[in-house]
Amino acid sequence: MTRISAPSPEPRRPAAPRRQAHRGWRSGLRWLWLASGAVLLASSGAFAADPAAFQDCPECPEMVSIPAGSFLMGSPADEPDRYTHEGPPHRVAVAAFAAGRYPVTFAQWDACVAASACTHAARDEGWGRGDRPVIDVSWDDAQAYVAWLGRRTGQRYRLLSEAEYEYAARAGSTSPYPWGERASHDQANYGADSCCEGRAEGRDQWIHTAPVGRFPANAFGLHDMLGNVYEWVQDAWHDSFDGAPTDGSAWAERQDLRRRVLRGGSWGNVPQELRSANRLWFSADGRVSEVGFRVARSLSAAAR
Ligand SMILES: [Ca+2]
Repeated sequence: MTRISAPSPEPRRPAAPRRQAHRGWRSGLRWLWLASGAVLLASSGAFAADPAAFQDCPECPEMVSIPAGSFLMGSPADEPDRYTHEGPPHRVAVAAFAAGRYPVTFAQWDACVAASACTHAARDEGWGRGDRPVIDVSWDDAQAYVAWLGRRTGQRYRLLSEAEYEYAARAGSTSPYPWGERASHDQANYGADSCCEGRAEGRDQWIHTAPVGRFPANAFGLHDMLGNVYEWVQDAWHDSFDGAPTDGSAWAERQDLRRRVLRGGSWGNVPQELRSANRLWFSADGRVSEVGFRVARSLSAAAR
């Protein structure tokens, strides 16, 4: 078992899924989230989380509208356990967009394969399919999936940019983790304190992948932005944020386009790699059991 770890990851072998009950936008959980969102708005006022969720087709991922805003991307120099390539911190203005509420699941991936639009029969390592996040998919595979969603729906599906990912993962927070200063197995599915194995503790009952949505949503209503699986974003890898776009767009110039960025940490990672600012790269054709992806959708014709 090799290991994905910043800054130059290598993959490793992980695992599987189950069926998701709460899809569809009038589900009980949906209303529960609306209620909690209302409380959040009333209490903080800082994040007007757009309550509009939608699903463009029955087999499409459920999407959540993310409000426009600006944030400080990257980690401050005094953040414990940070990597230097998480800097310099810089302010980014992000336009409104929609993000998948969960990582793409095996059920959703398998629908693409059944439609012959995705050609790779992703392996689940025996952990199960259904509502577990798809793994064993490359950045190239993810591109095929979003292209299919685009054809299927007529909408502008794509991967999140790296800036959009961190903005959505932070959801207004500035601490190392969106829920505070320390990693917590009650908030996300990740691994042991030292490399390299899964750990089950507290709400985190999984050594490998967990079915999506088993941990609390963040302030934008998104699940599993940190932990469970690393997620491909659109950007090519850069060793620092010097010269990075400040408009939320993907950064695909200058460096090796076959090194693509991963965000979010996985079931097999140490707490350090669950931090909102953590980033690493992996080969665009790499397929491993720690890595999946989620989709984004542009909301305006002018959007990227
Ligand atoms: Ca775990």
